[in-house]
Amino acid sequence: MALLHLLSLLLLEGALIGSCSESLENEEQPSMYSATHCNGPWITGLPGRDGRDGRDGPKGEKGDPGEVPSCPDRSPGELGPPGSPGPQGPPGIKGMKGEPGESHSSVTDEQLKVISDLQIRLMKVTNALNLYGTAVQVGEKFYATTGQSSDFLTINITCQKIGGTIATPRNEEENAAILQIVVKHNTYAFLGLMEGSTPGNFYYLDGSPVKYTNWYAGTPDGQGSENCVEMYTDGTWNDRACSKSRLAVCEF
Ligand SMILES: [Ca+2]
Repeated sequence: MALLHLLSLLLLEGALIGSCSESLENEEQPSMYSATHCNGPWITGLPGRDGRDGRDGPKGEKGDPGEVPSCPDRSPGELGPPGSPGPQGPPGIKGMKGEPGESHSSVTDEQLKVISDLQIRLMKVTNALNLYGTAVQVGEKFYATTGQSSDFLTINITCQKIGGTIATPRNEEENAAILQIVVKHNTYAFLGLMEGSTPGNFYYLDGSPVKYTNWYAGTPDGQGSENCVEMYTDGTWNDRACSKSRLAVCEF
C-alpha cells in the first residue's frame, strides 16, 4: 500500500514537470522567473502579470432584429369638465364724461312730429296759394279771397266761419298785399274798418282807433252816412255804405 502511494506521487510530479516545460515552449517568459517557477519547492508564488491581449476573434453573427415596443394609444381623450371661474378682475378705467342730455319737455316726440308735419303741410299749401294768386303772405299774415262779393256783414261772417277776419291793413306792406288780390279780381274790396259815432273817425273792429290810413284824396266824405271802407284798385280807400256788395278778402 505504501508503495502504491509513492508511485502515485512520482507520477503526479512527473506530469506537473511535463506541463511546465510545455508552457515554457509556448510562452516567452523570463528565464529567472521560469527557474523559480519550475525548480523551486512547490509553493504557490505571487500571481504573474497579465499577459498581452490576444488577437481579435472573428466577427460574430448578426443578431436577431429586436421587436418594436408597441406604443400606448395616444388619441385625445374626452373634454374634461369646465374649471371653476377665476377671481374677479380689478375695476376698469373711468370713462369719459358724456354729452349733456336734452332737457325734458312737456311736448312728446309724437306731438313734435305732428307739429313738424303740419308746418311742412302749411308751407306747401301756402306756396300753392301764392302760386295761383289766391293768397298773399306778409310776415305771419295771410290774405285770401273767396272770389265772391257781398255786403260788409256777410263778409265778416264768411271770414269768421273759416277761422279768419275781414282783411285789415295795418301798414303799407299789408295794404299792398291786399291790393294784389283786388287788382287780380279787378274790383273793390271791403276792409276791416268802421266809422265811429263821430263822423270821419274810423276804428278797427276791436274798437281801437286806426293808426294807418291810405284815404283817396277828399275822403272820407260820407259825413256819417258811409260807415264802411272800400279799397280801390289803386290801393286807396273810400268810405262807402256797408250794404254795398264788395269783394270778400279775409286775413288769417
Ligand atoms: Ca265816400
